[in-house]
Amino acid sequence: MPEVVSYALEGDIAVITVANPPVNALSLPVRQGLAKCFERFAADAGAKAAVLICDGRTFIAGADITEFDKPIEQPWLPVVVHQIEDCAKPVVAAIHGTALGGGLETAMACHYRVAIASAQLGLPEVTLGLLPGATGTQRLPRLAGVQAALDAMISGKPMTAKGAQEKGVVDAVVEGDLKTGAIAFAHDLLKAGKGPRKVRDIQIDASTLPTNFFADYRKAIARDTRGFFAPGQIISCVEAAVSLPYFDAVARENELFMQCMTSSQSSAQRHMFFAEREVAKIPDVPKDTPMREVRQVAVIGGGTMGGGIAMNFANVGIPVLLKEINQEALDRGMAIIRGNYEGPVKKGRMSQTQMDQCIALITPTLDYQAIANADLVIEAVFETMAVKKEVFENLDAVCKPGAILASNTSSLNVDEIAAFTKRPQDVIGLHFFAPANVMTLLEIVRGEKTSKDVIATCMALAKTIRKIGVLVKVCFGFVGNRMYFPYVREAQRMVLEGVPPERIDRVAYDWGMAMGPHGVSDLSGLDVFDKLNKEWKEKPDDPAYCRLITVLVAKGRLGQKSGAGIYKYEGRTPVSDPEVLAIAKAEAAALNIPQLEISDEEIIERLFYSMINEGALILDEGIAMRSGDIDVVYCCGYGMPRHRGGPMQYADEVGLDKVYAAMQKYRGRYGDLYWTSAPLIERLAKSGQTFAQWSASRG
Ligand code: 3H9
Repeated sequence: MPEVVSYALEGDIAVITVANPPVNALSLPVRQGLAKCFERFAADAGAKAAVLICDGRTFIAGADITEFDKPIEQPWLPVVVHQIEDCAKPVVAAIHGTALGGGLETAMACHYRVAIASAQLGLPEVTLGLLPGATGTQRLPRLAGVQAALDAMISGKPMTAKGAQEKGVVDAVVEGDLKTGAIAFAHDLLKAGKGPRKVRDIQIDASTLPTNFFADYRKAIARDTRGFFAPGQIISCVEAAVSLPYFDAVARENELFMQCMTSSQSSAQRHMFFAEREVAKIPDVPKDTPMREVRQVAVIGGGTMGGGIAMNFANVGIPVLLKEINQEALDRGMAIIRGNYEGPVKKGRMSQTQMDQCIALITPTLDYQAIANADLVIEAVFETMAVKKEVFENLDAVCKPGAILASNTSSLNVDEIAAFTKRPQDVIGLHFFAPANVMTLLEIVRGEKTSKDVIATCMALAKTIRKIGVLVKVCFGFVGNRMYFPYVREAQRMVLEGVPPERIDRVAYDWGMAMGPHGVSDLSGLDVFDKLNKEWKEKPDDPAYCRLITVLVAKGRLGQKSGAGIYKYEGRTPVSDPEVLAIAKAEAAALNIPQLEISDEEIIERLFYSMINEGALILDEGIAMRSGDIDVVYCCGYGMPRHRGGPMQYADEVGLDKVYAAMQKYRGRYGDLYWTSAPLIERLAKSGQTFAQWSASRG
């Protein structure tokens, strides 16, 4: 077996090469190999300097994340980086691809760093609920300065090679062959008599920091990092870098790293990292499935959704036809698109030229014939089957053979829609989430007859338009909305039981949701939810089911858009409305619903366990392939925080035995209709397994 880290002498330069595909992660054999090779370098009289370089597509992209669930095995990375730094002869890191996390930490332990121009360097540990725990929090502030280092570590965003050079992280940007350039750089060092240069010897000048710098920094990031544990830990490490001797600060970094690594947040965020990669794996649609070419897209319906969908394609240079039924609607649609682009232009995130180029790629049309040559057509019209029927019959008549016909339906039966055409194999659901130009989730709904090349094409297309595609099967509401219905149901029911909506929303928000359920209902429009309920053929036989929404809609309270819904609105600010509480009380009395004292814990259980139960049914029915897929849907499309890792990961974290027991408790109070535990929860609770284990066992 080839060694994962090899040692070769090229003249008087030792070239130490890591070869651990796919991303040269620092798994145990790599750490052992590095330790061995640097020991050899230290003892090799023929080697005057060393170059650390990687094979394959990238420099070391970090610690091996899969090892964080297991006991630590020596040599641990902090030990290895100090061994490298302590070499008495100069060591040059030669960087290509992505030097991330432990990879950049290893490079910063080397005495010099060179990189090719396309390389990216960063410390993204925060995205995994971690901190750079192999001296990264100590080294980056020494090289780049405290502010720049904190910004890089808190955002997790990588720097370009040029940016890193400007910040003092990279010594030279190499043109041409990296190894040749790095060896030449090492020779230049030797010629100039330059020896090892330890980053840890750089003194951070704390006197240049403004008073209260760290307290102010914490305040400045508080909103963006709400609920996340790691960012605060990173700041504490940098405070230690500024105030403590190096090795004391390293000990502090290690202590705080261990707190992060063993936290439920980090396991949730690591779970999300892998889940987002797993979603692309579809057992019956292998990677080599042929794909259809998508050069021209058409969107039917130029409303907010249709316009947002069109923008996704224009943003990546794919021309889009936007079809509406009359000029007025078309003009309105194009104006919304223009407005959407103006925001980022004003904020400087996009140039006027880029905006103009994108808009030029969107061609408005009133004519069905105009879309005859489109490779992909996405319908984004009114959410009733009758309207979908008309559109798909038209598409079937005009579209070229082989065109993919997609519906943006958020709940309706894609098989029924496919049956309106003579080509059900070409029909698929592409459920975008509002605002469609912003949200990263794309629920891809495979019908009974959808062909595999259509699925493969749409999964790849999701990536092209920078979305995460999650493949699901047909059922009412698919994965996301189907699980959202019980969540809203419980939120609504608790209001009838006397809990003010703002308290429910506050508890959900404090738990980590971007917005509470009632705020979301008002934002999406209560009428939208009401209409969905009407389309739902298997709606629960329960007069109390989402009763408040029905009554509010009947009173013309549709949510934000009508100035009042579950809340009243002062501008866009929700204000609690005593009238809604009075309506809820009257409805509760009419329905014989008792007023209850409900704890915050119960609010959380009822909101999320009802959702999790639906998720378990979805898994058992095969609607979603893996529990991680459901988690991706929720974290990318429904404002669930990554530090919870999605509803199914949360259930695994709480323990399915506890979820099951709580469900039994509510079943005792409310009966079987909503609180009968999904058989999968019962099975797993009794066998002590998790959803993740169950998903993994199915391959
Ligand atoms: C750290 O370093 C802690 C230290 O500070 C302290 C230690 C004491 N480990 O993303 P891709 C797998 S924390 C294990 O599809 P791309 C990935 O799952 C780490 N596996 O490729 C996938 O597997 P599969 C800090 C990893 O080209 C395959 O590699 N580093 C790791 O789109 C390909 O990945 C990071 O957070 C890993 N570290 O993107 C960087 N990385 O094929 C994490 C990847 O079976 N990695 N895999 O599905 C990335 O951001 C991207 O993978 C990268 C490549 C940009 C490198």
